Amino acid sequence: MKILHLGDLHIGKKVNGYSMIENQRDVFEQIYRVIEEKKVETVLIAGDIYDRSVPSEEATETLDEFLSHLINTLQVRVIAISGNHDSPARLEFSRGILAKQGLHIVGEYNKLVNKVSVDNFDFYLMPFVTPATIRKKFGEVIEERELTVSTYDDTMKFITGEAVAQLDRDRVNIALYHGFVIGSGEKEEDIEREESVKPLAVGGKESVAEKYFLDFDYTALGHLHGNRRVKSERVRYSGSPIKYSFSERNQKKSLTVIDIDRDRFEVENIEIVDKYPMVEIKGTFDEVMEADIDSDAYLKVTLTETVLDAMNKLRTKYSQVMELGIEIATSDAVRKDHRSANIDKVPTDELFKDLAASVGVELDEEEVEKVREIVNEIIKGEG
Ligand SMILES: [Mn+2]
Repeated sequence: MKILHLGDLHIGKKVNGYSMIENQRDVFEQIYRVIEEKKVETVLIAGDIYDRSVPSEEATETLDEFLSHLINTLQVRVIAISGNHDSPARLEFSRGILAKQGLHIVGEYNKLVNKVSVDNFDFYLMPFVTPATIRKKFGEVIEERELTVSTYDDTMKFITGEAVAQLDRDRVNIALYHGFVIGSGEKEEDIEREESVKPLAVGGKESVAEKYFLDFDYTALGHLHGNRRVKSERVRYSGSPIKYSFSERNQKKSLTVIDIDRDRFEVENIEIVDKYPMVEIKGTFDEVMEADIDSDAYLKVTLTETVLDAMNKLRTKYSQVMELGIEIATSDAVRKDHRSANIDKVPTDELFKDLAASVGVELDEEEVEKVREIVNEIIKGEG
């Protein structure tokens, strides 16, 4: 079976205020072409379908167009789970009806094992879930098994254990999971998590051991935004199809196509073309304006000087400045020691001069005189 593994679509996501819908639609067109060229029969979506639990109207329409095209026009089946960004209950709307049309979505754990069977394939759907939710829903089973479920690792040990106990090894078994899976010997703090990946637990351990998935013939993961395998060739993240933060600007986004059967396993990564590149540039205002950059690129600009109304001026050439920062080499003035203990002893006009110098503005004698006048008036007023 030819399978396209997708994840982390984040439909409706805004990056620094810019809607990504146009890029998302463009990527969907690329996906349609790959499905046709590679004769894909099944599309897996490993969670974070939407970017928020209550998606915008535009996001809902975009997903509807996407799924309709996949199922009605291209006639592939779609098997999807929810991620930590999705609302499990909303994603499941009309689930029973849609399954008959070839769209299998699981958002919630109404059962511990959620299986979809097609020909000689069994797909085990494991949406993102917190330890607390599983404890609450399946407390009795957990007790029966004499398990503790307090971390994500415990949770998936339990859930995959229930699935593996039912595996029919004569069939091809495929797992879908949305979460943070690491290989043996790997530490979660060493694994790159893109800026657009939201932490699952504050301060706690987030990772799940890969070993729980090794009984499956393939595991389609979602959550991390880079395209990579964990340790095994058969446990993989497709990554997000779009760069969702500047930390991803050097990543190559791609589509993961798997050709799998009992005796066959091949992976092909097909590169995605960015509709707009993400570019980081640093320099003076003139240098930035004269740089040879696509005017529709997503830009992160760092100016090395202060420019009045810089954002609007940059936008006369570049339509999508996402981030603007100023970095000025510190002058001697900034290094002057103005501590609160002795700040009363430094004349006010000196302090103003140093403050201006710290953002790259040299006050001339006339301006300093103005500052003195104003300060004196304030002092008089107070007297
Ligand atoms: Mn995600």
